[in-house]
Amino acid sequence: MKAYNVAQKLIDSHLVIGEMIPGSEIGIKIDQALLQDATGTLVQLELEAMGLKKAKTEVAVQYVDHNLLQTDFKNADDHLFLLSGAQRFGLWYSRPGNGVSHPVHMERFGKPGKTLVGSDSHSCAAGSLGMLAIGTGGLDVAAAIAGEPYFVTMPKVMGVKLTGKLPDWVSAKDIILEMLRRHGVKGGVGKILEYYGDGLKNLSAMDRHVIANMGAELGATTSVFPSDDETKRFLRSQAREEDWIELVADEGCNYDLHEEIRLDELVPLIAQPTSPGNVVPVSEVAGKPIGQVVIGSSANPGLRDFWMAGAIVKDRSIDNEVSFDINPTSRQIIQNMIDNRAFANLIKAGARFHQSGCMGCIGMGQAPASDTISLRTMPRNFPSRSGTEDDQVYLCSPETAAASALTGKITDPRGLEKLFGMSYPQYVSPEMEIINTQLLVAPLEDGSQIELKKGPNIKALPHIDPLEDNYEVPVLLKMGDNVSTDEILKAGAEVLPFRSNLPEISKYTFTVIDDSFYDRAMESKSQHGGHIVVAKENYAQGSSREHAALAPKYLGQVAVIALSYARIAWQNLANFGVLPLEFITIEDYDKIEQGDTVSFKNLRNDIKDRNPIKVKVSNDSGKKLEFEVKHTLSDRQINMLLKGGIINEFKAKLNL
Ligand code: MIC
Repeated sequence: MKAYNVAQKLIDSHLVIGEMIPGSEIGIKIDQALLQDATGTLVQLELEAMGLKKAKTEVAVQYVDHNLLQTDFKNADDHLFLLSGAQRFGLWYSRPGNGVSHPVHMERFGKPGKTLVGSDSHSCAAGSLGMLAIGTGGLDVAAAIAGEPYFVTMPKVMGVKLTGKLPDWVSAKDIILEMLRRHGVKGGVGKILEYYGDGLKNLSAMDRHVIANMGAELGATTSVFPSDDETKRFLRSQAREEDWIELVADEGCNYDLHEEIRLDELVPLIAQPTSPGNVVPVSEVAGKPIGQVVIGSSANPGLRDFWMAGAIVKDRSIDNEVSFDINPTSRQIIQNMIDNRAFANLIKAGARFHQSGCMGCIGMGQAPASDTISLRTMPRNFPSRSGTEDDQVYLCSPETAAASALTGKITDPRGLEKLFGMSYPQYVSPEMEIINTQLLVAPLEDGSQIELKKGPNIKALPHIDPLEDNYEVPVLLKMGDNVSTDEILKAGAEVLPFRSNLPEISKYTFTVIDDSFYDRAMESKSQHGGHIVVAKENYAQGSSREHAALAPKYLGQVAVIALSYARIAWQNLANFGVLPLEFITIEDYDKIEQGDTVSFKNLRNDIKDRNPIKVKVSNDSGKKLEFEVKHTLSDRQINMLLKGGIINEFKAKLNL
């Protein structure tokens, strides 16, 4: 019997297509599905287009945690649409204000040994419970809910050995920031990060959630932890001990890659603008004045995180220049914060409490003032993501955030001992948490008679034109490394409500980079039949939003040519019929410019027959050159892409 690590055990027990050979495509059975509302409206439309009768997964939950600001009818209409879809298709429904999907799923539904796909890049947080949980585009989640296998490139498994114990004032967030400091935002691409070692015994399940959640920021396919006594304790505290099974790596198992972190050696860390990978010790940037601190998000969702912030500010007042925003991550956590006095400690110190949800993490309110620094316990700080142009968002632990709220400047929390004679607060997890399921609506036995409630902002899925053989189209944008999904299609309170309205949301495509893009794309679509864009490494890092592929497609995007892609983005482009092509050399990237014309001939056959794809480049100044590009699509993806993407494939399969 082969000795397996946890990731291999999870995949092997769910493998339905392919073999566990890194780099090859595998298909796995999916037990659980997680939908959030900003991607879920499209998924519900896709489930309707597929003619789904009832979800085939063991558990499928539609969460409402993004579009929570009801400044007009749009989000409120979406909430009703999502409820009707959940009831029609047999999904749980987590009502607005119930909480952020990832911690709520962990509290109420997560089970060791299960697989999950989620229409949110941070779905990987469920790896904290010994699950194989993968963030992906909504269409892939819809397919899984309909009972299809989930297809993914078999990743390598990096064993991350944790040894020793965290020093005072250093917490789980600093562990994942250390991984980002060492490996950067594409260091996890094509990998599963599996944590093991004696350091695990001092990490709670929610600490593990913090680490697994931000594995997304390294581009990792997912992160996994073993299911051990701590997992059992957590499930017991959620009145779900019966859901526990042990799941640990076999003695003598192998990892494809190795990393080790000595927890005793860690110091408080912080990610500087505008990348989660721009990590330095807090001490290096201490003293900078700040205007805001935000505690919350799925990247620090645990009761301990809020309790710690409360214990640090207890009986003190925050600095007058600082807006101290608290985003509880679930109603259940609010109730427990009241019970353990964290709520009172925070309020008395000057905190502003908001409803439980993602909120400022995706620019849904709490935008910082211009030219001010905002410290957040969140996972991302891509340009303008907070809702403020040229924002300065730093990512840190609750300890660093609370210490800085007291002093009004970036502060190393270890300095509180000297500043205030404060010793490190010692958190003790409650045996049993107060359980609150008030805003969780169970699936109906038979929802077939439920009508989908579609308000005026919910538009039908677009028709996707299949790929043609020949194109002669302009390069509308040339971009660099690590272009984020927030730069391709921004989040935030202004744009997010249009996620169910493709014609409208497409007007915001690439506006963070070039606000002329929409007009130029529409002109190019009518004059040349489309366009391409080019980029360097790790194109479209970050979010699972398939809108970052669908909106450009709607504007006529034929292909992207990049040096490399973020995993989810690469899959989403293919799903929507946009060719994810790759430069073979960096020199070719250097040769092509924005405004050039590129032409492809015999494209469909070259894609199908895996021939080298020739790109001819020309411009009005007489440039004439040619180079080859490649793709790494699987046979399945090629077939799907030649039909115009997964929607057309489903329509054909279901005779829609
Ligand atoms: C994010 O954190 O970027 C988001 C907003 O949750 C996205 C999902 C979305 O764009 O709706 C994600 O992480 O997938």
